[in-house]
Amino acid sequence: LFNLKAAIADAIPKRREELLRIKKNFSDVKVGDITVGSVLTGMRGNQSMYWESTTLDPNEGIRFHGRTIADCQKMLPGAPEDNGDGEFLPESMLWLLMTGEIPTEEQSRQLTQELAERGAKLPSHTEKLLTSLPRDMHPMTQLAIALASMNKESIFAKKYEEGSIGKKDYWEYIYEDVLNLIAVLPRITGKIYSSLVNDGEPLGHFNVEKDWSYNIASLLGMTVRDSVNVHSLTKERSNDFVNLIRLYCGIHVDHEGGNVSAHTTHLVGSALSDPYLSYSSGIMGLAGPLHGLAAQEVVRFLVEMENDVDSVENVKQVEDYLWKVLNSNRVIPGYGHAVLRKPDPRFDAMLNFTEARPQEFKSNAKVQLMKNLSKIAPRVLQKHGKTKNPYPNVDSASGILFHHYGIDQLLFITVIFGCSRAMGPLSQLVWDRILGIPIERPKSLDLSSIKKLCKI
Ligand code: AMX
Repeated sequence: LFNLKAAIADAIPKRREELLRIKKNFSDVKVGDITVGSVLTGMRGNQSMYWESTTLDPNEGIRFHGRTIADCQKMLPGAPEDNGDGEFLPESMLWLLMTGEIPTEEQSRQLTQELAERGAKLPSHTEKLLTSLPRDMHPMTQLAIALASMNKESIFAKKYEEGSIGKKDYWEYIYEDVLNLIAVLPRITGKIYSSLVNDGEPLGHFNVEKDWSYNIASLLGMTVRDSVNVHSLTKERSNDFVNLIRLYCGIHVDHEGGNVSAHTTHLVGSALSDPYLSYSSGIMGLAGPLHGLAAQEVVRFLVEMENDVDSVENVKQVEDYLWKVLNSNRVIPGYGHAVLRKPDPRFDAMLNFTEARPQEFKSNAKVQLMKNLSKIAPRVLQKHGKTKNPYPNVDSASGILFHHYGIDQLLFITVIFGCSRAMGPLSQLVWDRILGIPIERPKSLDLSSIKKLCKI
């Protein structure tokens, strides 16, 4: 089974049968209590969604079909040219998310090639639309617009409109849209970035022989072979950047179902909106500063703080800076989490990337500040006494590493997050349709119903 679609088709009967059996025999089993507190605080702790591929343990962090980040780094295939030395490919992760199985080298290579072939061209109307957008429109808004415009390409939407497909077949067309959407993300990303820094002129080439992350890096002008070399990276640094994109995109794919971008994609998709519309909505959620936009906010924060303190080693000044932010009722970006209660293992993975390259990062004061902060900020937040999790989340490390290699357009950074996050929620969308998960429609309560429940 070299082809991803065939591997999914192979997994379907057992999964459908299992879920159907549970639905039929165990629908009355209680999951937990919903309290007035959870109704009034963003449904915290409310276990009420089915999610196939990832689960988040408050203390141990994310697992992908039960596997930790370290397991994935050991088991998932990387790019053939790295001979086992590089990071695993996001394509290998996509296979794992979709099938629950670790792909073989051949399967990962085949999927890489399939995505490159599907992604070689951006629809001309989307390209034109992106060209026409104001240069100072936020890059995440541009990404959401580009994705929504691709609804015109949706195979699922066309088939549905024709009335030619039955419920059991929906997934096949959703799958086609999902792969086409993921495949075209390097092109969209490159186009948005080139508008910001190169007047819309391409910064690099799309290479069908190369992997998805390589093509993102290439279209950002960051590879030696294929770019017009705006950043003038050496070959070694360029390889490191490609591997940074692979690592970043490999571990940001999903964080179980309840986070804003995943949940939104799933919710909108439950109305049978096609994957382009669904993920465009997810991107709009990712663009919020309490969620994905924290990636951008952290870089801004580090840049500003570095300017403000005499030295990033001056603990007292760093603490004072944090208190100034907290006392003005702002949040420390990159810290805290709605579910996690320990440091984010994704943060550790990004940190390990820098620690494996001490020469590269030792003279970057902002990277040093990011590391120092991870020790200082938890103490300050604990003393502040509000935050349930005072530790760094993934966003506290990631953006500054892109910035280090020359991606200095701060507002752009979350777009790379948007490339990665497509993989988890869109894999779920395929399985939502396979399993026939219905339209999502929780019941809301008005104040008088809540008062009645509280007997007040
Ligand atoms: N700085 C300052 N205050 C914080 C804080 C932080 N980093 N994190 C939480 N708090 C505050 C909350 O604002 C809340 O204050 P309130 O009682 O006055 O409303 C209080 O602490 C309790 O919040 P919580 O239960 O610990 O967190 P939450 O589930 O409500 O929110 C999150 C989670 C991530 C939105 C929050 O920690 C935050 O705003 N962090 C900074 C932004 C950030 O890094 N977001 C990225 C998260 C990861 C991601 O999605 N990519």
